[in-house]
Amino acid sequence: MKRDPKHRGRADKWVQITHEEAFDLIEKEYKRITAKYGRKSCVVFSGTGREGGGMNPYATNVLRTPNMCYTQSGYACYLPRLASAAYIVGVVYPELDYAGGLPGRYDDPAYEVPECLILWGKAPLESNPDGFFGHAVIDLMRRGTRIISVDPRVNWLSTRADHHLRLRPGTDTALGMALLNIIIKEGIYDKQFVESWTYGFDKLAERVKDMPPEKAAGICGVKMEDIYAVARMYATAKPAAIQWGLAVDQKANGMQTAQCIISLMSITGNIDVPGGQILADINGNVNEVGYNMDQGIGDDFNLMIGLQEYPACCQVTFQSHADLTLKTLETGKPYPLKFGFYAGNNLLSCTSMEPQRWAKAINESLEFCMTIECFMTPTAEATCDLIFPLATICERDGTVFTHYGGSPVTIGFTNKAVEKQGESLSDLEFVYLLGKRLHPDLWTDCKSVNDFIDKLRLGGRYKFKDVHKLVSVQHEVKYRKFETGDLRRDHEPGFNTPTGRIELYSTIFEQLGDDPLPYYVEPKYSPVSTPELLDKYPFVLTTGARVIGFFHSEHRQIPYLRELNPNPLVEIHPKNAAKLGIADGQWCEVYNQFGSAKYKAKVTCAVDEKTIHAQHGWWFPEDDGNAPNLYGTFRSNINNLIPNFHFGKLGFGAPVKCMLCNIKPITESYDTDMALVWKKFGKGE
Ligand SMILES: Nc1nc2c(c(=O)[nH]1)N[C@H]1C(S)=C(S)[C@@H](COP(=O)(O)OP(=O)(O)OC[C@H]3O[C@@H](n4cnc5c(=O)[nH]c(N)nc54)[C@H](O)[C@@H]3O)O[C@H]1N2
Ligand SMILES: Nc1nc2c(c(=O)[nH]1)N[C@H]1C(S)=C(S)[C@@H](COP(=O)(O)OP(=O)(O)OC[C@H]3O[C@@H](n4cnc5c(=O)[nH]c(N)nc54)[C@H](O)[C@@H]3O)O[C@H]1N2
Ligand SMILES: [Mo]
Repeated sequence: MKRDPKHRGRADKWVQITHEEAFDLIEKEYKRITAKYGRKSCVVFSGTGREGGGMNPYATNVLRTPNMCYTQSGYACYLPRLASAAYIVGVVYPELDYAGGLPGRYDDPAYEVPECLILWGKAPLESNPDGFFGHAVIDLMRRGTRIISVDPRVNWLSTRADHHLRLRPGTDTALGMALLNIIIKEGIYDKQFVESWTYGFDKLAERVKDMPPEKAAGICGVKMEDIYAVARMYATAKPAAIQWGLAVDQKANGMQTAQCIISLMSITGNIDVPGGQILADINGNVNEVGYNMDQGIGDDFNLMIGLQEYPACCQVTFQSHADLTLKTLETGKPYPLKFGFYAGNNLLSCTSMEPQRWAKAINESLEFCMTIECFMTPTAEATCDLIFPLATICERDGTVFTHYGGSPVTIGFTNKAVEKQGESLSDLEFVYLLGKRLHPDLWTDCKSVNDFIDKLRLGGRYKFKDVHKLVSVQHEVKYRKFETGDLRRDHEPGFNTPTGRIELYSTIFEQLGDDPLPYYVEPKYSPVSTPELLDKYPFVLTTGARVIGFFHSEHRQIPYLRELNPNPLVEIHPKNAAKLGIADGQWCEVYNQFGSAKYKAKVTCAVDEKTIHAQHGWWFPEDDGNAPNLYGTFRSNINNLIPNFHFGKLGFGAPVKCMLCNIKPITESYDTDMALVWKKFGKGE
């Protein structure tokens, strides 16, 4: 469907056109805009990983722009963890070894069940994140693994944990430093591993003296004895593992939390051992994208927004910096952005902080904007001029990669369940056809979209037609690869870092202008850094802990799933609720100096008395789509309260899980009319 740009935000102005007409329109706009402003004026907005996520680089390839942008402030998802590991260990995200890829699984002779598992800011039963399947934690618990939870909130796993450190959101680095402090002071680390395979241990030992456990206890709001108990339990368990989640990324100080967590794994000798943290085989592994990043872009790569300012972030993500992209949209500097393409991103409802600011900036800057989507979303409604219907993963054969190809485990093949509906295209078909249209010289060796998938998606290693019957392809799992040379391109023993060792003192952080050792900084807005705001905003706000029924902003229009969670919920402790006159199920306003959002109260001890938790990703597909309502997406949008531009020195992180706020009851009710949801989106059941 297309719509005149002057009618952006008008749900009744879409006109259905053919694919041919749509590609004509794109070609015309692309040629017009790039002739005037250059190809760099194109921007691809991306969201979280999914099959089409592998498409984003191809999309930049097709538009030949250096600007692909995952629009969450500070790229605060997964990449801070991947990047810190890449810089410090030389391999991306060290995952818990859950016996994936071993023929005998948990009973394989090569495997050992971890004695202890720390779940740090991750809730794998709800989130099954990044290729990890949460049930593995239960499987391991059945085989004896003891759990430690580091999480301000209570969840199913934390209630089964030996220790639950309910720290104040955003203070993780203080805790990490204190754990290192104890383990080093008590000598309960793996001296041989430290001696042979790490760099900078003495400097780390000196640094963590700054964070004695009594100090961390005060900062984090947990008992000092519990910090000691956790340090001793983790360090003396053999093997032991840490699963570290999104809470690490969603703070400006997150790279330092990551640094502490990697240091904990390393000094206890749990890196690349059975039941510890598994590392990818750097030479034998498939990577998801299997493709040459600067194909067709050449030196324009250097024009990427944010590359000069935050190379640590942009070089490793191959993406322009979100916050600086927002600034560029607002100012037209260093050059204007004019042509937009959303590839799996609903930034108004979910991905981006200060969403109204993003919407305004996009609409004022972009002359043309398009998307390929499964649903009409608030973002497409507000800002797009062209929308292609997407064939979902149920309607096509596809590929998925666990851990983004960063671990030695599997590639999965998904086989379609139903025939394609209507005139939809898959992401890969779309980008293939668009590439052929805009640059007939591109992918000349691909005669069909299947050739394109084999070449670019599967990196030439597999043929889709041969392997989709397998459902999953497993790689051989090897341990202690630092001894055999499989962790370095030159096949020498050691790690793929400048010193060849795990850098507890990070020479790369130092080169990039950050402190080589971990340090604690308070969140920008917190009871400690802004005590003057406490009268007005007495609660710490954390957001977005995953729920089973929704994937971010998706599935609100699937009545079966919406029934599980019909309204946006904010969690508040019973004592606070009583004090503020908030009843369970009452509508409230959550607010701070940046904005407000309306939520239904869930009065629960899952949060403590200092903390409030609000769900993310809300919009109401049953509501009026016309601007300014836009399916009610700004009404219950917790990102109204979270500012951009509060990332760390290297360009990573955002205060998504550590802001301040207040909450008050309101008299209006916004209860979802489930009968209406069923009527609009159900099939009459
Ligand atoms: N307050 C708060 N905000 C958050 C978070 C939080 O914890 N708290 N989490 C953040 C995180 S970690 C992330 S990753 C972002 C996620 O942000 P997004 O990735 O933007 O979120 P989604 O709603 O999953 O997806 C965006 C759109 O992609 C469409 N889509 C789904 N599958 C496909 C596909 O295969 N191809 C295409 N082309 N489109 C598809 C969906 O219909 C949806 O409209 O949100 C962030 N926002
Ligand atoms: N069902 C479902 N699954 C999903 C998603 C979804 O939207 N829905 N999104 C996917 C995406 S893109 C991502 S990135 C992953 C994320 O998945 P996870 O990494 O599991 O992250 P979250 O569920 O956001 O939060 C995990 C835990 O962190 C806690 N927490 C909050 N603030 C802090 C803090 O400051 N410190 C600590 N230590 N803990 C804190 C929360 O209480 C929560 O229990 O999930 C993926 N899977
Ligand atoms: Mo994410």
